[in-house]
Amino acid sequence: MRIAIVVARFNDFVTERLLSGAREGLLEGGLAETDIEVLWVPGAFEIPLAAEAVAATGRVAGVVCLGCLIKGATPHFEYISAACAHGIMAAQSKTGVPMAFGVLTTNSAEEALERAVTGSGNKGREAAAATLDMARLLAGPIGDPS
Ligand code: DLZ
Repeated sequence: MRIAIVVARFNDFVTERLLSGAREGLLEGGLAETDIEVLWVPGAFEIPLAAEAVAATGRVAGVVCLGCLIKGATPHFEYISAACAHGIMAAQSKTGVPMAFGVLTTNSAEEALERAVTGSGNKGREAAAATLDMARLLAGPIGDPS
């Protein structure tokens, strides 16, 4: 089973840590390094398109979406976070490939770093586990009921 990780460069002091957590989660879940494909995008707004594009190739069974939105002084945060969440949901519905929402939406950098710690509590790791669960559910009990 191959899994893609789509990760935003914006706030990479946090997203690098989410990526490490996601990698660990996938390896722990039984994947090999060679089964993991990492795709960097500029920011959270660009995640859905890349996730949909890699899913549409048919070469991955799931996509872990990672990003970090930190609330600022303008409504930008609300627009980007809503577009990102809805875009990922639309992309997984359209392609039938499960995608996990490992995109932090926090009030501060401190809050974001708390969710990107090493080990359990890392939201990238949790998103990886959710992606594997869904990929296996769709390939197993739902995809092949026999
Ligand atoms: C523009 C912007 C802002 C203000 N904040 C964030 C953020 O907190 N997290 C993030 O991932 N991206 C942010 N971006 C960039 C947008 O996601 C997007 O990359 C640009 O608007 C270009 O389309």
